[in-house]
Amino acid sequence: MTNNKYVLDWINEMAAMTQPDKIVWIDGTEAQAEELRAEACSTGEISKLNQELLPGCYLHRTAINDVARVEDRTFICTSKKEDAGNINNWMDPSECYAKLSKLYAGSMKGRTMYVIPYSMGIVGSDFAKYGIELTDSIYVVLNMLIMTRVGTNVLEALGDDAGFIKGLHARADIDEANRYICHFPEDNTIWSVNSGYGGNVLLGKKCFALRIASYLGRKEGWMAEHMLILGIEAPNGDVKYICAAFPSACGKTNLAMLIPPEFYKSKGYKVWCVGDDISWLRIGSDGRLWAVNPENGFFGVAPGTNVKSNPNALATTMKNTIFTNVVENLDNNTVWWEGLDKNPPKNARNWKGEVWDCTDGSKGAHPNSRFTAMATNCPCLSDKFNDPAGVPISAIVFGGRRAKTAPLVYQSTSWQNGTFVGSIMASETTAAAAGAVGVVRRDPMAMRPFVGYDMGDYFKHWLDMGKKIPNAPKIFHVNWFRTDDEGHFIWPGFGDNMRVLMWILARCEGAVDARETAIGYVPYVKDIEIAGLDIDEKTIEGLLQVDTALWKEDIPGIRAFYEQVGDRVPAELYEELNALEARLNG
Ligand code: GTP
Ligand code: SPV
Ligand code: MN
Repeated sequence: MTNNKYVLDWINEMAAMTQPDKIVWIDGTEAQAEELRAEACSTGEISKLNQELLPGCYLHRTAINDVARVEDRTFICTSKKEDAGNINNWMDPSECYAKLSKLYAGSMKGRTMYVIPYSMGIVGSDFAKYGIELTDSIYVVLNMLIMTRVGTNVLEALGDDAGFIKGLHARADIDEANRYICHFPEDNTIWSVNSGYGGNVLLGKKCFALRIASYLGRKEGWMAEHMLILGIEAPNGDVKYICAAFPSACGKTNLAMLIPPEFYKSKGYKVWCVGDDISWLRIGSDGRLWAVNPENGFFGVAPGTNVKSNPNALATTMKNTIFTNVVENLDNNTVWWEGLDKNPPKNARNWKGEVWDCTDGSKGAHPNSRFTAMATNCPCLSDKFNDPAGVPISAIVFGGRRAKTAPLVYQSTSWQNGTFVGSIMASETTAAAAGAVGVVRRDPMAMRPFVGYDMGDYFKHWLDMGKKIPNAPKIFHVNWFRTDDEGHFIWPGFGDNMRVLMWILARCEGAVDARETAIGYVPYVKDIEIAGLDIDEKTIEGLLQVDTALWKEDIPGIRAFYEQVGDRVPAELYEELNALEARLNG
């Protein structure tokens, strides 16, 4: 398929180590994909769902010990430890190669090694970057075919160049104790072993498009961020684009595909999805920041997705979709998950494959169960999705799950202050990563698990970029997750989040005033549209309240986090922190 010497030599070397029986090149054709689906069905790796109700859809179950990203087993292997920084796990590259080589050795005996040439971004475009993933999992191949642009045209675009990201994945024994997700940014290399779960093994996604790409972006003067991209079209046809960074399972896919509330819909407003997880951002010749979504599909959280919360996501998954770790409805060979509807199937298997009694109180789908669906299935996909230039960004929005401290929305006072706002983000942990759920932790820019270098340098890169963007987006922070005393979410969320986005866009256009507070600009209650909502102005006032006492309590935690990040935290951010503290005390 290619004469590229770098590609061929590397594949030979990896094959000598892993010793597959066969090597199969993935060409991106439907015929080959169909053969692979049939083979994976015959071995039980996937099963075919009801083809009348869910055409082209399949179900997969991962191993029970392998259901989420494993941050404590994820390593950045730079030659100098300080370049990986204090927030990342680090291993010496040669030590890591040696250690993992032992795990890979002979691991593909009796198996097939698939060679997946893929592109992040539109093949042949200026912003595209290419990768090749070697894997012994058909499930990975089928997911990569949806999530990235795969095929011989990638090899043609690469030509004789050495500039591709080398990804090696082997399932091995799915042994947790020997599971490693390792990145070698200096070598353009990713090695993943002993997992079969999405974020650990679809190497184009978090490993390449965030960890490796963030490293490249810093070197090359652009940014790789954990951000959705959406467009809001006004009745006059004008579209404004917003990027938003929320930690895993905190609402990116939902916001990216939101359906406008009737109040806006009836006026002719529309919302378009450009991406739901990752943005690559560059400065355009017009001095604005432009974003592309390097992915080609959605690897979305299933639980909670329903006709009310996210009808667009649901529609996206009605064909050609792979469901992972959801409930299997044995009556009609379809799928179900918590929050889909109020009728859990009576005759079903849970995500572990066990006969499941929906009345026994146990969850049928894993909280991090997922769908893998093609972007082109999405009813609200932006017509700019395949535009190599991407879209110009008016606003950057940070957000997380905070039960109390953060108000519904506030605006930073400058790019530097906005960088500070991103750097102090905190959120309750979710099921997207292994470990405790619901614990508040600092997750700067929603990138804590995804920055491929030192976090202090990453903050510096944000500040540096701001100085280079003549017409920079305004930076905001939102929180959909404030709770009342009974622990219920106060804000309705989902489609109604558009009401907040409209305030954000109005601020970008200078069309609305705001209240100055210690943390930044907060809306006047009257400027959050509540027509058609079951909420009164008093509630909005509560949601917008900045609780000085809580913010003061937060300051030591921020300081401790900065200290943990270490001595590369830019002085400007300490200035911002000190100024915030002074305002809170003043
Ligand atoms: P990753 O794919 O892990 O990066 O997650 P994500 O950020 O795309 O999160 P997603 O949109 O899939 O939402 C995760 C969970 O948050 C789902 O259970 C949603 O139902 C819930 N959620 C999303 N938006 C809202 C919201 O506005 N309000 C509330 N209360 N819950 C929300
Ligand atoms: C996330 O965890 O942020 C995801 C899913 O988008 S994963 O592919 O596992 O990273
Ligand atoms: Mn994500």
